Amino acid sequence: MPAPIVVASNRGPIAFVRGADGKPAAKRGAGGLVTALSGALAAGGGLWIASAMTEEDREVAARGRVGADGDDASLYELRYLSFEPGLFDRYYNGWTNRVLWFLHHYLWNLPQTPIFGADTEADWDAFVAVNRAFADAMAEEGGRLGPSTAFLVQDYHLSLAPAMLKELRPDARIAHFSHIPFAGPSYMRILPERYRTALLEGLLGADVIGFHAPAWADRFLLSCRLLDGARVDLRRRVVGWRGRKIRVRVNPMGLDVDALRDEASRPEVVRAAEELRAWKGDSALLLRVDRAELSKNILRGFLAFDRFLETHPEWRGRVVFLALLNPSREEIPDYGAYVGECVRTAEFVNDQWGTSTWTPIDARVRDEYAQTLAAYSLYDALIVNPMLDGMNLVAKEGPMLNTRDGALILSETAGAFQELRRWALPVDPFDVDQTAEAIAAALDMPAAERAARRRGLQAAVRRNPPNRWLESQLDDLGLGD
Ligand code: ADQ
Repeated sequence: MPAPIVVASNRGPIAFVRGADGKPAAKRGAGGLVTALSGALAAGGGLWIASAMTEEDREVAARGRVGADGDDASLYELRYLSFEPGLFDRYYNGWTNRVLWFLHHYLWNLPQTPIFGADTEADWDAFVAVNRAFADAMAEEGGRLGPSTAFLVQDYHLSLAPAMLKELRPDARIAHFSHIPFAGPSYMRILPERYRTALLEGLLGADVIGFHAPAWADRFLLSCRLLDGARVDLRRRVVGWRGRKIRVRVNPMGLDVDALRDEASRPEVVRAAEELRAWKGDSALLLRVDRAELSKNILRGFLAFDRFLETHPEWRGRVVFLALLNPSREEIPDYGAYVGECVRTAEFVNDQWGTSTWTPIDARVRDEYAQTLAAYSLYDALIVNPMLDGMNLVAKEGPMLNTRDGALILSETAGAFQELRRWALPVDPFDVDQTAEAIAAALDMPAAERAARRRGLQAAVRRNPPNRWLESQLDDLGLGD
């Protein structure tokens, strides 16, 4: 019998919205974590604990455990935890998205931010309270499911929950997985010591700590050296802590290719592809797909395209750059300001090079998943140039749906780089001239090379299905089949 699994993550696999009949109706959640874990959990069976993010989620939460499709007859159950909105805002927008996200992606502008004081302290208290509620719920569910339960705690939102759960259930087998990068010790030192220590100790409550890429695992290990009493073995990736040995693992997230292809065959995606084909005409298509997010390096992507048009006049009028930017974290002012700057930069490039019949960049800041899937099938080159990214699923999804042997331009600092590097055109995300040359190389690439690289990319993605990601974690916990 496989061990029962309890997954805990801030965002659940399904968000509930108001249906036509006035009742909460299930809607697929956005984001890479949901895309990959849904397939894995449906295959393994178990229970998923998440925060109620909407009013409808809270209604569902009040009913206790529900089926993953919103009724009671699905493959696994969901349990949503409801928090008072003010507390949730401090935990989510305050501590996790303003402090931890900025920390692990190196996003602070140090002369001005961060500023730690009463406000961040209140955010921290909320972060502690939410993590405790997750740990309590996990302990309770574990008691119901039995001693062989595997606890898979997801991401930086729940950095404290592993140690809290370990305290409640010392025998619990706990894996924590970070879907984002991890800051190295000099950046970690920006955090006041009490927070830094609590975060590292919180994670070290797990038995296995996973990351998408070797660099993030190594930075975590180096940061553990800031903890008094921690014994860090960098080579074997083990931390000795309070009599326990915690293993640090690199376990890149796979894609559920069949689910993605099913999604991409829906009629609205087919319609969107027809529209995009008509819109682009004979032009080559350079594509980017991102959450409208500071770490994605959208601005330098546009500046690189500007440089490319300057240095490669033969491409003027023959290529369009489509940027599909899914709005994100609009409550945080830095995001609005950044997206505004990106859009202004695109307009500047268009003023500089555009003509009455050709607009070089089309930056669409809206939530258009069908259009995104359609655009994947049509690009000649996909640019994925984040400053830092835990994995970046777009870099894997594009090659699986593309039908034109499109080339992939990929940052050396994306988590996906390790798996895809051989078949991608690598870029230093900060080097705009080099990125401009990569755009030229992608668009000018001979057909045979494009086809060979496309085959290589698809094979690399297929080599790592999502089940493997789950199985490796269970194996690491000593719970594999
Ligand atoms: P993200 O920063 O969101 O994820 P990414 O990994 O590229 O980055 O995933 C984005 C996902 O959203 C893709 O699956 C994409 O297809 C999907 N998407 C795009 N537009 C959408 C829309 N309008 N509606 C719904 N979905 C849309 C974080 C980390 C990454 C890590 C993932 C998974 O920052 O580094 O790869 O989690 O671990």
